Amino acid sequence: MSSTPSEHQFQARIDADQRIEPKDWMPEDYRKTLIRQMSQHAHSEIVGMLPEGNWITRAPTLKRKSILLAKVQDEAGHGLYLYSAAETLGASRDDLLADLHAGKAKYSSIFNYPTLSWADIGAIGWLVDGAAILNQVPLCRTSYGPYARAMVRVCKEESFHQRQGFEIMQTLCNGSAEQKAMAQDALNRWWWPTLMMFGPRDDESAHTARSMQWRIKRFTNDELRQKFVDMMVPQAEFLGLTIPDEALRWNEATRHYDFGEVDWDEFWNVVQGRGPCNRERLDARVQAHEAGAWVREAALAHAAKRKARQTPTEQMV
Ligand code: BYC
Repeated sequence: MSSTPSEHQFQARIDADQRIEPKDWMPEDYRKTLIRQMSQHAHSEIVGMLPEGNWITRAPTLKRKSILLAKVQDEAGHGLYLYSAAETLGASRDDLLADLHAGKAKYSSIFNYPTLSWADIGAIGWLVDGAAILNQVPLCRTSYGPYARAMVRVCKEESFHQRQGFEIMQTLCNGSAEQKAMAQDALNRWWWPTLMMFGPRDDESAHTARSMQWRIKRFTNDELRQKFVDMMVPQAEFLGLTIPDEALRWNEATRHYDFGEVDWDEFWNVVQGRGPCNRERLDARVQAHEAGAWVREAALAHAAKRKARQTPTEQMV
């Protein structure tokens, strides 16, 4: 794939596990791939605040409410680090947001499903953040420096998120029969959409081979999906819950769990904007952006006023 001498040298640096930094030379496609992935990731964090934000006012106790509030705020922070990291590649945050609001940019399919009960908040933390950690821990070693560094803090916070989700599920599973049934119902609805988070099968994935060559991705979609299933089966057993997959069984030969096929028609429908909550999620983001216009204007006016008061030397710093 490497053709020009610069591309050859670039690949040699990647192969030697050297980080690529913003001012380094990079192939245009490497830059575009990173902006695509990082902006989709940032949008996922920001849209991902909505299904959980829906339960902040209805959390069962003050303690649960403050934990959920902190988690949703963390997700806003993750989105902001990721937009900043994408800006180091020359992307404009305004353009990235405009693409999201126009329905042109992708974000994770998982956030287009509704949160119908409190148990869904447990299932999101346990399953969705569990999947996010598996996907994102290898990104701490991704080849682009600012992305890798942003991921270190994100992953620490995601671990706390996953723990709080598991703890909600554990509390429900140790509670009344009705509470346990709520937990099982949430698992039934979130299991397959969570498997879809890892993306299409490797033989259908447009970007995996190249992203692996550039060490943007460290594992393929199918490898991570398998790791997720292997990690989750014992946890579900511990909780006393049943994973809704009749094909799920331990395979002694491969030392992994075999599992059923994802409904790929459903996956592509959701990715292409036809999921249960796509419209609602985008409308909420557009409304929030419009309602925040006065804050952006005030911040800019404040910055301009401060700058006008500075001496010419201070302005250069
Ligand atoms: N949903 O060739 P592929 C979180 C798209 S945040 C929607 O495999 P790639 C959390 C893909 O973009 C979770 N679209 O692509 C937040 C591509 O479309 P384009 C987000 C998907 O990039 C708050 C096309 O399908 N995590 O966890 O090599 C609260 C072909 O796919 C999906 C990240 O973003 C999907 N599920 O691999 C709680 C992590 N899957 O661009 C939790 C970083 C695929 O050609 N991203 N597509 O139009 C990645 O690791 C990779 O981008 C992916 C996809 C594994 C997601």
